[in-house]
Amino acid sequence: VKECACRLTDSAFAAETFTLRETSSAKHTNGKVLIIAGSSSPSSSMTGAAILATRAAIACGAGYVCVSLPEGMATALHIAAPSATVIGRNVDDIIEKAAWADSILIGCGMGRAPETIDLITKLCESPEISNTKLVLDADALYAIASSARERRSRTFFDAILTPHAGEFSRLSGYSAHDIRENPLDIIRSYSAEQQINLLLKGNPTLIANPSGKILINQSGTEALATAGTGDLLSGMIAAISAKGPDTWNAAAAAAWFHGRAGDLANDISSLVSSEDVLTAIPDAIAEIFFA
Ligand code: B4P
Ligand code: MG
Repeated sequence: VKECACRLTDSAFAAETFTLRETSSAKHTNGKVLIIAGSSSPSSSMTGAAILATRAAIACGAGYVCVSLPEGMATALHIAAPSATVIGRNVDDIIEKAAWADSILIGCGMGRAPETIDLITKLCESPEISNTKLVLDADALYAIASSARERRSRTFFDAILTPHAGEFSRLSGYSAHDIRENPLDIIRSYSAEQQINLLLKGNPTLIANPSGKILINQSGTEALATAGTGDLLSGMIAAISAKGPDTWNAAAAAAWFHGRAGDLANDISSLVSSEDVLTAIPDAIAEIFFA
């Protein structure tokens, strides 16, 4: 790491950033998370992404999780995550719920239908959403890349984008080759230009903020290279940021616990699934606080 305002994150960083439930806490003080995810379109039904993000937020201790889903998906979510509540896809209902939330995640498995892009664009322009801590992943990144081309304005209070290299290439216009060769300089300049926090997934995952600082995650291996692990990470960031830390610090702590959960899952099974990583999240948290 050259002299570049970079810091390697470790278990001590994760322990400083993660907030355990206090003795006198209640569900509404332990982080209220709104997740807008999932698609029920016959061509791209993506229930699993919404479920994985929701369950990961719950596994990180969120006091209350509410999920906005398209029609037809509520039963599946209620079975997989009985403690979560569900609202539909009406934009006014989502905005009303946004005023209740401590953090909002948008994008996992939503698909790219024009009406979905339109919904995400409207949400990102609404003050109730843009003034709340915000995690934008997957199809929300596609939507904001489209609205950037239309030069629509958006200003966020505290938001993080969580692309993998392919999504970051579409967002930023940098080639996958340039991102691979020079990730630190590229994410630093994108984060400063756009005045937004950015988590670039990979090995290692890098987390930049607009002041030029970069956190470099040290946990996790290729055991995480399987479908759905990205959805877990975004649910974890939403839950951790809902309890206090800004999205940049919360994202770095989430990346650390996510990687550790992958390591622990890998100790048990050499072919790790997202479900295995999800199961290991509480163990990854417990080992630094209770071991
Ligand atoms: P999808 O496979 O649908 O991508 P996704 O929905 O975002 O997957 P998921 O949410 O499960 O995983 P993510 O990468 O977010 O692909 C959509 C399109 O994008 C496809 O066209 C695909 O080809 C393209 N695409 C997918 N990944 C790409 C990439 N990396 N570069 C270019 N194009 C890509 O999250 C995965 C998690 O696992 C992250 O936390 C990541 O850091 C971690 N991880 C993955 N590999 C790792 C490794 N080797 N070591 C350590 N951590 C690793
Ligand atoms: Mg993803």
